[in-house]
Amino acid sequence: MAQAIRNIAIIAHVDHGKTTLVDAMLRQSGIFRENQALVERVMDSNDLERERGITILAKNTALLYHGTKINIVDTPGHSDFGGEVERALRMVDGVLLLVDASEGPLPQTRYVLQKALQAHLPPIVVLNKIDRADARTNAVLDEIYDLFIDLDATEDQLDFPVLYTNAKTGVAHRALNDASTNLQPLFEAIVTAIPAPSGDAANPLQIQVTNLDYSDFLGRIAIGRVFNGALRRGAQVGIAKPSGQFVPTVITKLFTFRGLQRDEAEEVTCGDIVAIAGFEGIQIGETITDLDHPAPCEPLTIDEPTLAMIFTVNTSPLAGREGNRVTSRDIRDRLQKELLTNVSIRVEDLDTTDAFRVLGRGELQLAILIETMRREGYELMVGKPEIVVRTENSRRLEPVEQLIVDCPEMFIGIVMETLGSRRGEVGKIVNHGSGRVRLEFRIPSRGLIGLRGQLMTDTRGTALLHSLFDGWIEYGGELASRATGALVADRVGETTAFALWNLQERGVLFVGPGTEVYEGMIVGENAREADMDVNVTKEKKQTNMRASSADEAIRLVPHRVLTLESAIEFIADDEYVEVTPKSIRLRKKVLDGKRRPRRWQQVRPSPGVSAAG
Ligand SMILES: Nc1nc2c(ncn2[C@@H]2O[C@H](COP(=O)(O)OP(=O)(O)OP(=O)(O)O)[C@@H](O)[C@H]2O)c(=O)[nH]1
Ligand SMILES: [Mg+2]
Repeated sequence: MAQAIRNIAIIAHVDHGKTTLVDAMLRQSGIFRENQALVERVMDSNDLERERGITILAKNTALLYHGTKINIVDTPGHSDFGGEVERALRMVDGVLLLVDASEGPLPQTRYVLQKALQAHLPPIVVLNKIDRADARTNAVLDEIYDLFIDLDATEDQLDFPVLYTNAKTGVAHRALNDASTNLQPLFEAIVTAIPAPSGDAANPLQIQVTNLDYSDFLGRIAIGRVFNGALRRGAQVGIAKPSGQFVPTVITKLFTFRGLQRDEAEEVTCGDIVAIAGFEGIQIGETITDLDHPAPCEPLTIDEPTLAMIFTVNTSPLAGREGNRVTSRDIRDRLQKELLTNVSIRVEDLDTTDAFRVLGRGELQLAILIETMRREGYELMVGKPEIVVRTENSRRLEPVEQLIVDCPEMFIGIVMETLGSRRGEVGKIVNHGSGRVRLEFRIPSRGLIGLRGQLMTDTRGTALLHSLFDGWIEYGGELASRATGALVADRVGETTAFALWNLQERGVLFVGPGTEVYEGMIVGENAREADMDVNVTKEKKQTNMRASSADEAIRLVPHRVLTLESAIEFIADDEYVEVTPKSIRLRKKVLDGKRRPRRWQQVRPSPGVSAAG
């Protein structure tokens, strides 16, 4: 008898507890040894995921529940990684829609649910974090019904089972506060409410590659769902490429999922999810199919990118000291490699061979790519993120977002002001009576660039932001750029405490003493609008011993340490972020102070005004 199988994806807004729930499910399924040492959120296995506490890549796992194999895809909740969710939905027959019992549905909840409903996947609604002191479980459930109705769910789709969970302790309830002490009700719901996979083992083989993985031992690994037929090790198959090309090959290594491992298999049956190693050229979207009766799957469609950034060779005077992959060739090859596994990214060539335009879903997605590259030894420079603009019927269109800002009541005024200056239009304002309010805006995507940093300053770090792509609108003209200028080093050298001390009142410094700088490097944010050239290498004149010992006692305000994201948020059009394995520096595009256009000329091109420094 064929193995009973259920295939599900866990989808939700960021941080609502997907990976934590998968952890609990795996633990309770008995897949781990008693004494196996486990970290929290084991599925968040890559370094950046662990550091940031978010899921970036969708990942497969599987467990057995009373003889039924449950394949689970854990998906990322951050909107920049929505492409991962779209693909994951191809693999499954139903979804667990997780919603934080306090936060309720947020923009990404809507996005992933919409995708699941469009794909006719039956949902199980899971209200998670019911243990939170501020949980408003019943009200949130009402909001979820509203969301389904708003998304034109059919009667059937509205008839979803509801479970109440504490993913951290691994308990699921059918009714709030029933006596359950484990996840049994959740497993039961999956087995009963999610249909068994369709497809027929007697049909010609059909597997669509929806994910790729890599292992040092096996090389490239293709992951996909067996829609029809069955696959034996050693079988002769064909790979149908989107171009129409058909490549015959032999399957040598076949795996199925179990917990955190993959088991080698002799055969995989219709409905299961499989990992296949052994062919280097395979790409996402391709179909592995019968040699004699090829049945290619429909191509995957992924939402278009909305944000672009220029990646270029590092030309700063300090280039090549820390990285070993520094040429345009290196960068080109790396980006090409990224395209193979990351279908929501595009790369365009530019007029020069030294630079590329990289398009993605958002700042975080591109920042993660840059961060990954620098850890691999790359050096590069990146420009200010810009929005992708489209022309349709000779109308210029730009992307617009739905934005939700959650902040303490006292900051409503300043938040409205900041959003207003970025052309945000306020919609609903909800006050849950907890001292925090939720403000909804519709805002051009451009208005989001650098917004997070600004709102963090405005609200002393208390605001929460959630945004979601919401279509295209008529291009609204220029938005104001950064209102402050840069403090720019005017010569090469090493910074001194003395020079920095003299400067720190001018704005916010990005470097401490003893830092190597070069002409044109940005060392701080000027409090004023114009850029200012500064000498940060000045030594105090050594007049006598006392003065020099006093020099050591100079008290510097701690400088602002730039992270990759804060650097990307900060820069203006005439600036680059220089990224190397060990350093993040900001610089003017034109380093030479004599040739560099003054910033305010560019920010406000007003005819008739002469450039007076
Ligand atoms: N109190 C409480 N905290 C929870 C619960 N479930 C998850 N958390 C916490 O919520 C945070 C986010 O959990 P994750 O499992 O990483 O959330 P996620 O949905 O996988 O996040 P992304 O994959 O980045 O979208 C972690 O700090 C968890 O410990 C719960 O039931 N109760
Ligand atoms: Mg996660």
